[in-house]
Amino acid sequence: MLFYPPYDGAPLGAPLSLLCLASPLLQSGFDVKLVDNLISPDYEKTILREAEDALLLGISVLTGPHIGAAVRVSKAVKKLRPTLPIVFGGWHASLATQQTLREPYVDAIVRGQGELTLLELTQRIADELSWHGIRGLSFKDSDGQIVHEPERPVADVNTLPVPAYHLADPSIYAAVSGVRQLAYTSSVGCPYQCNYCTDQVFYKRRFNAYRVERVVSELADLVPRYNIEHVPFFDSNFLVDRKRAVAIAKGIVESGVKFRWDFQTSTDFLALMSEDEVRLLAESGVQHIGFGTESASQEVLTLMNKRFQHVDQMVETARKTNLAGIHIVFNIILGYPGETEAQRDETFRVMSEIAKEYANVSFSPNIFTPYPGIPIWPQLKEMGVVEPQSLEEWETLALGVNVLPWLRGEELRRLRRSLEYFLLNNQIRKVTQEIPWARRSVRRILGAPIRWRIGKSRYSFPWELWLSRAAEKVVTRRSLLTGRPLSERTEEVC
Ligand code: B12
Ligand code: SF4
Repeated sequence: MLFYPPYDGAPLGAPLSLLCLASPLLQSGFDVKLVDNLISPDYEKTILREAEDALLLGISVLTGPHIGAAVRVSKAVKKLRPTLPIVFGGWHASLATQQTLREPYVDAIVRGQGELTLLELTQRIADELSWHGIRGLSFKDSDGQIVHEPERPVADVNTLPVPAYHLADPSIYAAVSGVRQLAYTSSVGCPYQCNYCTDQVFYKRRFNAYRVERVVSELADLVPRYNIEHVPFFDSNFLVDRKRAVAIAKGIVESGVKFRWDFQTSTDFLALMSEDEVRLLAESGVQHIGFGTESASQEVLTLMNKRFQHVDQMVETARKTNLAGIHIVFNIILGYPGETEAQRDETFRVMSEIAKEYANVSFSPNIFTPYPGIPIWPQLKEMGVVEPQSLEEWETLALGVNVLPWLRGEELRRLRRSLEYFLLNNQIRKVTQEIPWARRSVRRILGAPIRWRIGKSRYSFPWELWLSRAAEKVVTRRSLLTGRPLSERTEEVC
Protein backbone atom coordinates (compact mmCIF):
# COMPACT_ATOMS: atom_id res chain seq x y z
CA MET A 1 0.00 0.00 0.00
CA LEU A 2 1.37 3.41 -1.05
CA PHE A 3 0.14 6.68 0.44
CA TYR A 4 0.44 10.26 -0.86
CA PRO A 5 -0.44 12.67 1.98
CA PRO A 6 -2.34 15.96 1.53
CA TYR A 7 -0.18 18.84 0.35
CA ASP A 8 -0.15 22.56 -0.01
CA GLY A 9 -0.87 23.64 -3.59
CA ALA A 10 -3.13 23.21 -6.59
CA PRO A 11 -4.05 19.63 -7.54
CA LEU A 12 -1.75 18.34 -10.29
CA GLY A 13 -3.32 14.99 -11.08
CA ALA A 14 -2.35 11.62 -9.66
CA PRO A 15 0.91 11.52 -7.66
CA LEU A 16 3.53 10.51 -10.18
CA SER A 17 5.95 9.20 -7.54
CA LEU A 18 3.49 6.49 -6.52
CA LEU A 19 2.66 5.55 -10.12
CA CYS A 20 6.40 5.13 -10.83
CA LEU A 21 6.90 3.02 -7.70
CA ALA A 22 3.85 0.86 -8.44
CA SER A 23 4.91 -0.18 -11.91
CA PRO A 24 7.86 -2.53 -11.13
CA LEU A 25 5.92 -3.96 -8.18
CA LEU A 26 2.99 -4.87 -10.45
CA GLN A 27 5.35 -6.34 -13.03
CA SER A 28 6.77 -8.59 -10.30
CA GLY A 29 3.34 -9.86 -9.34
CA PHE A 30 2.53 -7.75 -6.26
CA ASP A 31 -0.85 -6.09 -5.80
CA VAL A 32 -0.59 -2.35 -5.26
CA LYS A 33 -3.15 -0.19 -3.49
CA LEU A 34 -2.69 3.59 -3.94
CA VAL A 35 -4.16 5.92 -1.36
CA ASP A 36 -4.17 9.58 -2.31
CA ASN A 37 -5.86 12.16 -0.14
CA LEU A 38 -7.08 14.09 -3.20
CA ILE A 39 -9.51 11.35 -4.13
CA SER A 40 -9.78 9.57 -0.75
CA PRO A 41 -10.56 12.29 1.79
CA ASP A 42 -11.12 9.51 4.34
CA TYR A 43 -7.61 8.19 3.67
CA GLU A 44 -6.90 7.28 7.29
CA LYS A 45 -9.83 4.87 7.46
CA THR A 46 -8.90 3.34 4.10
CA ILE A 47 -5.30 2.80 5.20
CA LEU A 48 -6.28 1.23 8.52
CA ARG A 49 -8.66 -1.10 6.71
CA GLU A 50 -6.10 -2.11 4.08
CA ALA A 51 -3.32 -2.43 6.68
CA GLU A 52 -4.93 -5.69 7.85
CA ASP A 53 -3.33 -7.73 5.08
CA ALA A 54 -0.75 -5.41 3.54
CA LEU A 55 2.89 -6.39 3.11
CA LEU A 56 4.15 -2.87 3.75
CA LEU A 57 2.96 0.73 3.89
CA GLY A 58 5.02 3.17 1.80
CA ILE A 59 4.58 6.92 2.31
CA SER A 60 5.89 9.73 0.11
CA VAL A 61 7.08 12.72 2.10
CA LEU A 62 7.95 16.28 1.04
CA THR A 63 9.04 18.91 3.54
CA GLY A 64 6.05 20.86 4.91
CA PRO A 65 2.38 19.95 5.25
CA HIS A 66 2.86 16.45 3.80
CA ILE A 67 4.51 15.44 7.06
CA GLY A 68 1.47 15.97 9.30
CA ALA A 69 -0.71 13.27 7.74
CA ALA A 70 2.27 10.96 7.22
CA VAL A 71 3.00 11.06 10.96
CA ARG A 72 -0.64 10.73 12.02
CA VAL A 73 -1.32 7.77 9.75
CA SER A 74 1.93 6.01 10.67
CA LYS A 75 1.19 6.28 14.38
CA ALA A 76 -2.34 4.91 13.90
CA VAL A 77 -1.09 2.01 11.76
CA LYS A 78 1.67 1.13 14.25
CA LYS A 79 -0.93 0.96 16.98
CA LEU A 80 -3.21 -1.31 14.97
CA ARG A 81 -0.56 -3.54 13.35
CA PRO A 82 2.83 -2.99 15.01
CA THR A 83 4.58 -5.52 12.76
CA LEU A 84 3.60 -3.90 9.44
CA PRO A 85 6.75 -2.28 8.00
CA ILE A 86 6.31 1.45 7.45
CA VAL A 87 8.63 2.78 4.77
CA PHE A 88 9.11 6.48 4.07
CA GLY A 89 10.49 7.78 0.78
CA GLY A 90 10.65 10.97 -1.27
CA TRP A 91 12.62 14.20 -0.90
CA HIS A 92 12.18 14.96 2.78
CA ALA A 93 12.86 11.43 3.98
CA SER A 94 15.88 11.13 1.67
CA LEU A 95 17.41 14.45 2.74
CA ALA A 96 16.79 14.14 6.49
CA THR A 97 17.19 10.37 6.75
CA GLN A 98 18.83 9.92 10.15
CA GLN A 99 16.44 12.34 11.85
CA THR A 100 13.33 10.82 10.20
CA LEU A 101 14.36 7.27 10.99
CA ARG A 102 14.72 8.14 14.67
CA GLU A 103 10.92 8.38 14.84
CA PRO A 104 9.56 5.17 16.40
CA TYR A 105 6.90 4.68 13.71
CA VAL A 106 9.34 4.69 10.75
CA ASP A 107 10.96 1.31 10.01
CA ALA A 108 12.86 2.12 6.83
CA ILE A 109 13.65 4.88 4.37
CA VAL A 110 14.23 4.48 0.66
CA ARG A 111 16.73 7.18 -0.26
CA GLY A 112 16.54 8.89 -3.66
CA GLN A 113 15.11 7.27 -6.78
CA GLY A 114 12.81 4.62 -5.37
CA GLU A 115 11.64 2.09 -7.98
CA LEU A 116 14.34 -0.57 -7.65
CA THR A 117 15.03 -0.20 -3.93
CA LEU A 118 11.35 -0.53 -3.03
CA LEU A 119 10.96 -3.55 -5.28
CA GLU A 120 13.94 -5.28 -3.66
CA LEU A 121 12.68 -4.45 -0.17
CA THR A 122 9.18 -5.72 -0.95
CA GLN A 123 10.57 -8.98 -2.30
CA ARG A 124 12.68 -9.43 0.86
CA ILE A 125 9.66 -8.76 3.08
CA ALA A 126 7.51 -11.22 1.09
CA ASP A 127 10.25 -13.87 1.37
CA GLU A 128 10.91 -13.01 5.05
CA LEU A 129 14.57 -12.26 4.33
CA SER A 130 16.95 -9.82 6.01
CA TRP A 131 17.02 -6.21 4.77
CA HIS A 132 20.80 -5.98 5.01
CA GLY A 133 22.58 -5.24 1.74
CA ILE A 134 19.71 -3.45 -0.04
CA ARG A 135 21.42 -0.49 -1.67
CA GLY A 136 19.74 2.87 -1.14
CA LEU A 137 17.96 1.65 2.02
CA SER A 138 18.25 2.94 5.59
CA PHE A 139 16.46 0.92 8.24
CA LYS A 140 16.28 -0.17 11.86
CA ASP A 141 17.69 -3.65 12.41
CA SER A 142 16.29 -6.18 14.90
CA ASP A 143 18.13 -4.40 17.75
CA GLY A 144 16.65 -1.07 16.78
CA GLN A 145 20.02 0.17 15.47
CA ILE A 146 19.93 2.46 12.43
CA VAL A 147 21.71 0.96 9.41
CA HIS A 148 22.50 2.97 6.26
CA GLU A 149 23.26 0.75 3.28
CA PRO A 150 25.45 2.27 0.53
CA GLU A 151 23.86 4.42 -2.14
CA ARG A 152 22.16 2.84 -5.12
CA PRO A 153 23.41 4.34 -8.39
CA VAL A 154 20.67 6.31 -10.12
CA ALA A 155 19.14 4.05 -12.80
CA ASP A 156 18.91 5.19 -16.41
CA VAL A 157 15.26 6.22 -16.59
CA ASN A 158 14.90 4.50 -19.99
CA THR A 159 15.33 1.15 -18.22
CA LEU A 160 12.38 1.83 -15.89
CA PRO A 161 8.87 0.77 -16.86
CA VAL A 162 6.06 3.16 -17.83
CA PRO A 163 4.42 4.49 -14.63
CA ALA A 164 1.23 2.62 -13.72
CA TYR A 165 -1.14 5.30 -15.05
CA HIS A 166 -3.98 2.80 -15.18
CA LEU A 167 -4.11 2.79 -11.36
CA ALA A 168 -5.29 6.40 -11.25
CA ASP A 169 -8.33 7.32 -13.32
CA PRO A 170 -7.84 10.94 -14.54
CA SER A 171 -11.59 11.59 -14.52
CA ILE A 172 -11.70 11.10 -10.75
CA TYR A 173 -8.88 13.65 -10.40
CA ALA A 174 -10.61 15.97 -12.88
CA ALA A 175 -13.60 16.07 -10.54
CA VAL A 176 -11.29 17.63 -7.92
CA SER A 177 -9.17 19.95 -10.10
CA GLY A 178 -11.60 20.71 -12.93
CA VAL A 179 -9.00 19.65 -15.53
CA ARG A 180 -8.16 16.25 -17.04
CA GLN A 181 -4.48 16.23 -16.14
CA LEU A 182 -1.67 13.71 -16.40
CA ALA A 183 1.57 14.44 -14.58
CA TYR A 184 4.55 13.38 -16.64
CA THR A 185 8.31 13.45 -16.22
CA SER A 186 10.58 13.10 -19.24
CA SER A 187 13.84 13.45 -17.30
CA VAL A 188 15.35 13.65 -13.85
CA GLY A 189 18.39 15.64 -12.76
CA CYS A 190 19.89 19.01 -13.57
CA PRO A 191 23.58 19.69 -14.28
CA TYR A 192 23.68 22.84 -12.15
CA GLN A 193 24.46 23.21 -8.45
CA CYS A 194 22.43 26.10 -7.08
CA ASN A 195 23.21 26.46 -3.39
CA TYR A 196 19.59 26.39 -2.25
CA CYS A 197 18.56 23.33 -4.29
CA THR A 198 18.86 19.63 -3.52
CA ASP A 199 18.52 18.25 -7.01
CA GLN A 200 22.30 17.65 -7.04
CA VAL A 201 22.03 15.56 -3.86
CA PHE A 202 19.34 13.33 -5.37
CA TYR A 203 20.42 13.00 -8.99
CA LYS A 204 24.17 13.80 -8.86
CA ARG A 205 24.02 16.51 -11.55
CA ARG A 206 23.33 13.98 -14.30
CA PHE A 207 20.62 14.85 -16.80
CA ASN A 208 18.96 11.46 -17.13
CA ALA A 209 16.27 11.62 -19.78
CA TYR A 210 13.83 9.45 -21.70
CA ARG A 211 14.61 9.14 -25.36
CA VAL A 212 12.51 11.37 -27.63
CA GLU A 213 10.65 8.40 -29.14
CA ARG A 214 9.59 7.19 -25.71
CA VAL A 215 8.20 10.59 -24.70
CA VAL A 216 6.31 11.09 -27.96
CA SER A 217 4.89 7.60 -28.17
CA GLU A 218 3.84 7.54 -24.49
CA LEU A 219 2.06 10.89 -24.79
CA ALA A 220 0.48 9.98 -28.13
CA ASP A 221 -0.88 6.88 -26.40
CA LEU A 222 -1.86 8.28 -22.98
CA VAL A 223 -3.44 11.59 -24.02
CA PRO A 224 -6.21 10.17 -26.24
CA ARG A 225 -6.63 7.08 -24.05
CA TYR A 226 -7.49 9.17 -20.99
CA ASN A 227 -8.83 12.18 -22.90
CA ILE A 228 -6.18 14.40 -21.28
CA GLU A 229 -6.27 18.21 -21.63
CA HIS A 230 -3.16 19.19 -19.71
CA VAL A 231 0.21 17.53 -19.08
CA PRO A 232 2.40 19.23 -16.47
CA PHE A 233 6.01 18.05 -16.97
CA PHE A 234 7.81 17.52 -13.64
CA ASP A 235 11.37 17.58 -15.05
CA SER A 236 13.84 19.59 -12.94
CA ASN A 237 15.17 21.48 -15.97
CA PHE A 238 13.45 20.39 -19.18
CA LEU A 239 15.61 22.31 -21.68
CA VAL A 240 19.02 20.95 -20.62
CA ASP A 241 19.14 19.06 -23.92
CA ARG A 242 17.60 21.56 -26.32
CA LYS A 243 17.84 19.29 -29.34
CA ARG A 244 15.85 16.66 -27.48
CA ALA A 245 13.28 19.24 -26.35
CA VAL A 246 12.79 20.51 -29.89
CA ALA A 247 12.48 16.95 -31.20
CA ILE A 248 9.83 16.21 -28.56
CA ALA A 249 7.84 19.29 -29.58
CA LYS A 250 8.16 18.31 -33.26
CA GLY A 251 7.11 14.75 -32.47
CA ILE A 252 4.03 15.95 -30.59
CA VAL A 253 3.02 18.19 -33.52
CA GLU A 254 3.54 15.36 -36.00
CA SER A 255 1.58 12.90 -33.84
CA GLY A 256 -1.49 15.13 -34.29
CA VAL A 257 -2.37 14.71 -30.61
CA LYS A 258 -3.53 17.98 -29.07
CA PHE A 259 -3.01 18.91 -25.43
CA ARG A 260 -1.61 21.70 -23.28
CA TRP A 261 1.73 21.09 -21.61
CA ASP A 262 4.16 23.10 -19.51
CA PHE A 263 7.51 22.72 -17.84
CA GLN A 264 10.20 24.33 -15.70
CA THR A 265 13.63 25.29 -16.93
CA SER A 266 16.36 27.91 -16.65
CA THR A 267 16.57 31.08 -18.78
CA ASP A 268 20.09 30.34 -20.10
CA PHE A 269 18.73 27.39 -22.08
CA LEU A 270 15.65 29.08 -23.43
CA ALA A 271 17.63 32.19 -24.41
CA LEU A 272 19.80 29.97 -26.63
CA MET A 273 16.82 28.66 -28.60
CA SER A 274 15.88 30.31 -31.87
CA GLU A 275 12.60 32.17 -32.21
CA ASP A 276 11.34 29.39 -34.49
CA GLU A 277 12.18 26.73 -31.92
CA VAL A 278 10.27 28.61 -29.22
CA ARG A 279 7.35 28.98 -31.62
CA LEU A 280 7.48 25.23 -32.19
CA LEU A 281 7.12 24.68 -28.43
CA ALA A 282 4.00 26.84 -28.52
CA GLU A 283 2.64 25.04 -31.58
CA SER A 284 3.04 21.70 -29.79
CA GLY A 285 0.90 22.95 -26.90
CA VAL A 286 3.24 24.75 -24.47
CA GLN A 287 1.29 27.65 -23.00
CA HIS A 288 3.28 28.26 -19.84
CA ILE A 289 6.89 27.87 -18.66
CA GLY A 290 8.24 28.39 -15.11
CA PHE A 291 11.76 29.75 -14.54
CA GLY A 292 13.80 29.74 -11.35
CA THR A 293 15.30 33.17 -12.11
CA GLU A 294 15.47 34.01 -8.38
CA SER A 295 17.29 37.37 -8.63
CA ALA A 296 18.26 40.02 -11.15
CA SER A 297 21.39 41.00 -9.24
CA GLN A 298 24.45 39.32 -10.70
CA GLU A 299 26.16 39.39 -7.26
CA VAL A 300 23.23 37.55 -5.66
CA LEU A 301 23.16 35.03 -8.51
CA THR A 302 26.85 34.40 -7.80
CA LEU A 303 26.07 33.90 -4.09
CA MET A 304 23.45 31.34 -5.16
CA ASN A 305 26.00 29.62 -7.38
CA LYS A 306 23.90 30.55 -10.38
CA ARG A 307 26.73 32.03 -12.40
CA PHE A 308 25.25 30.40 -15.49
CA GLN A 309 22.37 32.85 -15.48
CA HIS A 310 22.45 36.49 -16.60
CA VAL A 311 19.93 39.30 -16.75
CA ASP A 312 20.19 39.58 -20.55
CA GLN A 313 19.05 35.94 -20.79
CA MET A 314 15.97 36.78 -18.71
CA VAL A 315 15.15 39.58 -21.13
CA GLU A 316 15.78 37.34 -24.14
CA THR A 317 13.60 34.61 -22.61
CA ALA A 318 10.78 37.09 -22.05
CA ARG A 319 11.12 38.39 -25.61
CA LYS A 320 11.11 35.01 -27.35
CA THR A 321 8.29 33.52 -25.32
CA ASN A 322 6.26 36.71 -25.79
CA LEU A 323 6.68 36.41 -29.56
CA ALA A 324 5.52 32.80 -29.35
CA GLY A 325 2.56 33.62 -27.10
CA ILE A 326 3.80 31.59 -24.12
CA HIS A 327 3.03 32.84 -20.62
CA ILE A 328 6.02 32.65 -18.26
CA VAL A 329 6.57 32.93 -14.52
CA PHE A 330 9.83 34.10 -12.97
CA ASN A 331 10.31 32.78 -9.47
CA ILE A 332 12.08 35.23 -7.16
CA ILE A 333 13.89 34.43 -3.90
CA LEU A 334 13.99 37.38 -1.51
CA GLY A 335 16.28 37.58 1.51
CA TYR A 336 18.89 35.13 0.25
CA PRO A 337 21.79 35.04 2.77
CA GLY A 338 24.19 37.83 1.85
CA GLU A 339 21.71 39.75 -0.32
CA THR A 340 21.78 43.49 0.42
CA GLU A 341 18.77 45.78 0.24
CA ALA A 342 20.30 47.53 -2.75
CA GLN A 343 20.61 44.22 -4.59
CA ARG A 344 16.99 43.36 -3.75
CA ASP A 345 15.85 46.74 -5.06
CA GLU A 346 17.83 46.06 -8.21
CA THR A 347 15.87 42.82 -8.66
CA PHE A 348 12.54 44.64 -8.29
CA ARG A 349 13.68 47.35 -10.68
CA VAL A 350 14.98 45.01 -13.41
CA MET A 351 12.04 42.62 -13.15
CA SER A 352 9.63 45.55 -13.40
CA GLU A 353 11.42 46.76 -16.52
CA ILE A 354 11.12 43.29 -18.07
CA ALA A 355 7.44 43.08 -17.20
CA LYS A 356 6.82 46.54 -18.63
CA GLU A 357 8.25 45.44 -21.94
CA TYR A 358 6.80 41.92 -22.11
CA ALA A 359 3.20 41.33 -21.13
CA ASN A 360 3.57 37.55 -20.88
CA VAL A 361 5.71 37.69 -17.70
CA SER A 362 4.38 37.11 -14.16
CA PHE A 363 6.27 36.69 -10.91
CA SER A 364 6.21 34.38 -7.95
CA PRO A 365 8.14 35.95 -5.05
CA ASN A 366 9.13 33.89 -2.00
CA ILE A 367 11.17 34.59 1.10
CA PHE A 368 14.19 32.27 1.11
CA THR A 369 13.30 28.95 2.80
CA PRO A 370 16.04 26.61 4.02
CA TYR A 371 15.00 23.05 3.11
CA PRO A 372 16.77 20.00 4.50
CA GLY A 373 19.98 18.95 2.79
CA ILE A 374 20.62 22.18 0.87
CA PRO A 375 24.34 22.83 0.40
CA ILE A 376 24.48 26.16 2.28
CA TRP A 377 23.38 24.80 5.68
CA PRO A 378 26.81 25.39 7.32
CA GLN A 379 26.63 29.09 6.38
CA LEU A 380 23.00 29.32 7.50
CA LYS A 381 23.87 27.91 10.92
CA GLU A 382 26.64 30.50 11.30
CA MET A 383 24.06 33.17 10.46
CA GLY A 384 21.77 31.97 13.24
CA VAL A 385 19.27 29.71 11.47
CA VAL A 386 18.25 26.87 13.76
CA GLU A 387 17.74 23.62 11.87
CA PRO A 388 14.49 21.81 12.75
CA GLN A 389 15.25 18.71 14.79
CA SER A 390 12.24 16.51 14.14
CA LEU A 391 9.68 15.62 11.51
CA GLU A 392 7.08 17.67 13.33
CA GLU A 393 9.33 20.76 13.30
CA TRP A 394 9.85 20.44 9.53
CA GLU A 395 6.10 20.16 9.07
CA THR A 396 5.49 23.66 10.39
CA LEU A 397 8.27 25.34 8.36
CA ALA A 398 6.68 28.46 6.87
CA LEU A 399 7.19 27.57 3.20
CA GLY A 400 8.27 30.64 1.24
CA VAL A 401 7.08 33.07 3.94
CA ASN A 402 9.37 32.42 6.90
CA VAL A 403 11.20 34.99 8.99
CA LEU A 404 15.00 34.93 8.76
CA PRO A 405 17.45 36.10 11.44
CA TRP A 406 18.98 38.64 9.02
CA LEU A 407 15.68 39.93 7.73
CA ARG A 408 13.56 41.32 10.52
CA GLY A 409 12.07 44.56 11.84
CA GLU A 410 12.42 47.67 9.71
CA GLU A 411 14.19 45.91 6.82
CA LEU A 412 11.45 43.25 6.58
CA ARG A 413 8.83 45.99 6.67
CA ARG A 414 10.58 47.77 3.79
CA LEU A 415 10.83 44.50 1.85
CA ARG A 416 7.10 43.96 2.25
CA ARG A 417 6.39 47.46 1.07
CA SER A 418 8.60 47.16 -2.04
CA LEU A 419 7.09 43.77 -2.80
CA GLU A 420 3.62 45.21 -2.49
CA TYR A 421 4.50 47.95 -4.97
CA PHE A 422 6.16 45.49 -7.30
CA LEU A 423 3.09 43.25 -7.40
CA LEU A 424 0.75 46.21 -7.69
CA ASN A 425 2.72 47.58 -10.64
CA ASN A 426 2.38 44.26 -12.43
CA GLN A 427 -1.29 43.93 -11.67
CA ILE A 428 -2.00 47.40 -13.00
CA ARG A 429 -0.09 46.56 -16.14
CA LYS A 430 -2.04 43.33 -16.65
CA VAL A 431 -5.44 44.83 -15.93
CA THR A 432 -4.87 47.81 -18.19
CA GLN A 433 -3.66 45.55 -20.99
CA GLU A 434 -6.92 43.67 -20.86
CA ILE A 435 -9.07 46.82 -20.74
CA PRO A 436 -7.87 49.35 -23.29
CA TRP A 437 -10.12 52.22 -22.14
CA ALA A 438 -8.61 52.08 -18.66
CA ARG A 439 -5.06 52.10 -19.93
CA ARG A 440 -4.22 55.76 -20.18
CA SER A 441 -5.95 57.12 -17.08
CA VAL A 442 -5.00 54.29 -14.72
CA ARG A 443 -1.42 54.32 -15.90
CA ARG A 444 -1.17 58.06 -15.49
CA ILE A 445 -2.67 58.13 -12.01
CA LEU A 446 -1.03 55.00 -10.60
CA GLY A 447 1.50 53.54 -13.04
CA ALA A 448 3.98 56.39 -13.41
CA PRO A 449 4.42 57.17 -9.69
CA ILE A 450 4.73 53.47 -8.88
CA ARG A 451 7.41 52.95 -11.48
CA TRP A 452 9.21 56.02 -10.11
CA ARG A 453 9.07 54.55 -6.59
CA ILE A 454 10.43 51.19 -7.75
CA GLY A 455 13.19 52.91 -9.76
CA LYS A 456 14.22 55.11 -6.80
CA SER A 457 13.29 52.71 -3.96
CA ARG A 458 11.15 55.41 -2.30
CA TYR A 459 8.19 53.95 -0.45
CA SER A 460 7.08 56.50 2.14
CA PHE A 461 3.47 57.80 2.27
CA PRO A 462 2.08 54.96 0.12
CA TRP A 463 -1.03 56.70 -1.21
CA GLU A 464 -1.19 54.44 -4.30
CA LEU A 465 -1.49 51.36 -2.08
CA TRP A 466 -4.33 52.94 -0.10
CA LEU A 467 -6.04 53.94 -3.32
CA SER A 468 -5.58 50.54 -4.92
CA ARG A 469 -6.99 48.78 -1.88
CA ALA A 470 -10.06 50.97 -2.05
CA ALA A 471 -10.31 50.49 -5.83
CA GLU A 472 -9.88 46.76 -5.48
CA LYS A 473 -13.02 46.56 -3.37
CA VAL A 474 -14.95 48.50 -6.01
CA VAL A 475 -13.56 46.33 -8.80
CA THR A 476 -14.32 43.10 -6.98
CA ARG A 477 -17.80 44.15 -6.03
CA ARG A 478 -18.79 45.20 -9.52
CA SER A 479 -16.80 42.53 -11.35
CA LEU A 480 -16.13 45.40 -13.72
CA LEU A 481 -12.66 44.78 -14.99
CA THR A 482 -11.30 41.24 -15.20
CA GLY A 483 -13.81 39.62 -12.95
CA ARG A 484 -10.99 38.78 -10.59
CA PRO A 485 -9.69 40.74 -7.60
CA LEU A 486 -6.77 42.96 -8.51
CA SER A 487 -4.21 41.28 -6.33
CA GLU A 488 -3.25 38.69 -3.82
CA ARG A 489 -2.54 40.48 -0.54
CA THR A 490 1.17 40.86 -0.04
CA GLU A 491 0.83 39.81 3.58
CA GLU A 492 -0.01 36.35 2.29
CA VAL A 493 3.10 36.34 0.14
CA CYS A 494 5.60 37.27 2.82
C1 B12 B 1 5.49 18.11 -8.71
C2 B12 B 1 6.19 18.69 -7.53
C3 B12 B 1 5.41 19.12 -6.47
C4 B12 B 1 3.90 18.89 -6.40
C5 B12 B 1 3.57 17.40 -6.21
C6 B12 B 1 2.09 17.13 -6.49
C7 B12 B 1 1.84 15.90 -7.27
N1 B12 B 1 0.57 15.69 -7.57
O1 B12 B 1 2.70 15.11 -7.59
C8 B12 B 1 3.48 19.78 -5.18
C9 B12 B 1 2.59 20.92 -5.63
C10 B12 B 1 2.83 19.05 -4.04
C11 B12 B 1 4.82 20.27 -4.67
C12 B12 B 1 4.88 21.06 -3.57
C13 B12 B 1 6.05 21.48 -2.98
N2 B12 B 1 7.28 21.26 -3.42
CO1 B12 B 1 7.64 20.23 -4.99
N3 B12 B 1 8.19 19.39 -6.51
C14 B12 B 1 7.61 18.79 -7.49
C15 B12 B 1 8.61 18.32 -8.56
C16 B12 B 1 8.69 19.37 -9.67
C17 B12 B 1 8.33 16.97 -9.17
C18 B12 B 1 8.08 15.85 -8.16
C19 B12 B 1 7.74 14.58 -8.89
O2 B12 B 1 6.62 14.13 -8.88
N4 B12 B 1 8.71 14.01 -9.59
C20 B12 B 1 8.53 12.78 -10.32
C21 B12 B 1 8.54 11.59 -9.34
C22 B12 B 1 8.57 10.31 -10.12
O3 B12 B 1 9.73 11.70 -8.59
P1 B12 B 1 9.69 11.85 -6.98
O4 B12 B 1 8.48 12.51 -6.52
O5 B12 B 1 10.98 12.41 -6.57
O6 B12 B 1 9.61 10.32 -6.51
C23 B12 B 1 10.72 9.44 -6.62
C24 B12 B 1 11.58 9.43 -5.35
O7 B12 B 1 11.52 10.62 -4.61
C25 B12 B 1 11.10 8.25 -4.58
N5 B12 B 1 9.92 8.36 -3.72
C26 B12 B 1 9.01 9.34 -3.64
N6 B12 B 1 8.05 9.01 -2.75
C27 B12 B 1 8.34 7.80 -2.27
C28 B12 B 1 7.66 6.98 -1.35
C29 B12 B 1 8.18 5.72 -1.05
C30 B12 B 1 7.46 4.86 -0.11
C31 B12 B 1 9.39 5.29 -1.66
C32 B12 B 1 9.92 3.97 -1.36
C33 B12 B 1 10.08 6.12 -2.57
C34 B12 B 1 9.53 7.36 -2.87
O8 B12 B 1 10.79 7.35 -5.61
C35 B12 B 1 10.15 8.05 -6.69
C36 B12 B 1 10.48 7.36 -7.99
O9 B12 B 1 11.86 7.36 -8.23
C37 B12 B 1 9.93 18.28 -7.71
C38 B12 B 1 11.23 18.50 -8.49
C39 B12 B 1 11.65 17.25 -9.20
N7 B12 B 1 12.24 17.42 -10.32
O10 B12 B 1 11.45 16.12 -8.76
C40 B12 B 1 9.70 19.39 -6.71
C41 B12 B 1 10.27 19.26 -5.27
C42 B12 B 1 10.05 17.85 -4.80
N8 B12 B 1 9.46 20.16 -4.50
C43 B12 B 1 10.13 20.84 -3.67
C44 B12 B 1 9.56 21.86 -2.87
C45 B12 B 1 10.53 22.83 -2.23
C46 B12 B 1 8.19 21.97 -2.73
C47 B12 B 1 7.45 22.88 -1.75
C48 B12 B 1 8.05 22.89 -0.37
C49 B12 B 1 7.40 24.26 -2.38
C50 B12 B 1 6.74 25.34 -1.54
N9 B12 B 1 7.50 26.36 -1.21
O11 B12 B 1 5.60 25.25 -1.21
C51 B12 B 1 6.04 22.28 -1.72
C52 B12 B 1 5.83 21.37 -0.49
C53 B12 B 1 4.40 20.86 -0.46
C54 B12 B 1 3.94 20.23 0.81
N10 B12 B 1 4.75 19.67 1.64
O12 B12 B 1 2.77 20.29 1.04
C55 B12 B 1 11.60 20.43 -3.64
C56 B12 B 1 11.96 19.45 -2.52
C57 B12 B 1 11.61 19.93 -1.16
C58 B12 B 1 11.65 18.92 -0.08
N11 B12 B 1 12.67 18.97 0.71
O13 B12 B 1 10.75 18.15 0.10
C59 B12 B 1 11.74 19.80 -5.04
C60 B12 B 1 12.80 18.73 -5.15
C61 B12 B 1 12.10 20.96 -6.00
C62 B12 B 1 13.53 21.44 -5.80
N12 B12 B 1 14.43 21.13 -6.71
O14 B12 B 1 13.83 22.10 -4.85
N13 B12 B 1 5.85 19.85 -5.40
S1 SF4 C 1 18.84 25.18 -12.16
FE1 SF4 C 1 17.02 24.69 -10.94
S2 SF4 C 1 16.98 22.44 -10.74
FE2 SF4 C 1 19.03 23.05 -11.47
S3 SF4 C 1 20.26 23.18 -9.59
FE3 SF4 C 1 19.48 25.24 -10.04
S4 SF4 C 1 17.55 25.39 -8.90
FE4 SF4 C 1 18.10 23.21 -8.97
